[in-house]
Amino acid sequence: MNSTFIKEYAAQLGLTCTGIAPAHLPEPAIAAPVCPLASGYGPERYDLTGLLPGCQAAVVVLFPYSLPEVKPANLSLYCQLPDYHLIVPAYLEKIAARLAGLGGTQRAIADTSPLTERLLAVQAGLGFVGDNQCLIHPVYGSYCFIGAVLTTLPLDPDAPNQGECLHCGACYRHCPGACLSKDGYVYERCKSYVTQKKGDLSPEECAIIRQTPLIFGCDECQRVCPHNAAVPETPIAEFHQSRLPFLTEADLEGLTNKQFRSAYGTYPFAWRGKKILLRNLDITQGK
Ligand code: B12
Ligand code: SF4
Ligand code: SF4
Repeated sequence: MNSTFIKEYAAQLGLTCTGIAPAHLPEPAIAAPVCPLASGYGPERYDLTGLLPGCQAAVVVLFPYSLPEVKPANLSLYCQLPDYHLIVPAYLEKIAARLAGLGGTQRAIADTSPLTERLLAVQAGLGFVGDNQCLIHPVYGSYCFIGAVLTTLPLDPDAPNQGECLHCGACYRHCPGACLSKDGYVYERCKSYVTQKKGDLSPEECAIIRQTPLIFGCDECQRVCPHNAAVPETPIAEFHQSRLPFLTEADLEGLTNKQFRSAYGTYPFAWRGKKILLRNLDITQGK
């Protein structure tokens, strides 16, 4: 089935980076280790029919979120913006409803599925995976979230993207955890992972956090990537609202969990709670 109608519909919603992936993704010969924050570890990462029986394709959509840097900031860019786990599904549901008009069954996914969403986007022709591990779109760079609507409609898949990053090594050199190399990526030393890890951290993990001011997430390997040098601002209106670049102890201390949820529950850092943010603030301040 020709997919032009759904790409045109997505474009009417302001989503211009849309492609179609097949229901079965190619499995790499050697699977890379998967971080414990993922929800899929084996073949379920590559098989869309596991999530939607009879699935024949996925409409994959990129949600660019680049905005000019502001200073001071101690949150990674995605954490400064309204939570994409709330914004992305609202758009995907509209796309699912449009597909439902033609029959079939649909299921929207964004981040929390066991599927390898970066590979899904590569297979939908939307970009390539850089040495920094991120999906890079030729126009919007890597500051893009990935969402998809799985469907039982037989949409024709797009050709996989054949692009490659420049392999310039800037991401390796600037990585605070020294976790990127030609041989791949070590999640245990990734600052983004360490800032989200619960419990007491080792001296080595604290040292990784101290390398940059951010207290949740990490953007270094994207900030220095030449593919992000001249990317346009996000066209998505919701990401221009309620920007929160910085958190202080005074913003967090003394809040009950309920007060924390009500103040910050619509930001992506909130899911881990305030204790972790206070712990990371202490670490960045050398306490
Ligand atoms: C667990 C997780 C993390 C972990 C581990 C990250 C990692 N690199 O593994 C942590 C918490 C550290 C993390 C950090 C970040 N994350 Co995260 N994360 C995820 C999650 C939930 C699972 C990723 C996963 O399974 N990783 C394990 C590796 C092994 O798999 P993979 O990332 O899918 O990569 C595979 C493909 O790239 C594939 N591949 C690539 N090209 C090709 C080509 C062929 C032919 C083949 C066969 C395979 C192949 O090979 C890899 C190994 O299988 C996904 C959502 C999802 N369900 O996919 C979001 C996701 C990857 N994260 C996202 C984001 C935004 C981030 C951060 C930028 C947030 C931040 N600012 O801190 C950082 C980036 C860190 C980095 N350099 O990767 C976005 C990525 C957007 C993008 N443009 O790439 C995703 C897709 C969420 C979303 N829906 O938007 N994340
Ligand atoms: S910084 Fe260089 S090596 Fe790293 S992803 Fe970007 S282009 Fe590739
Ligand atoms: S997110 Fe930060 S720590 Fe993780 S790979 Fe990129 S630069 Fe390294």
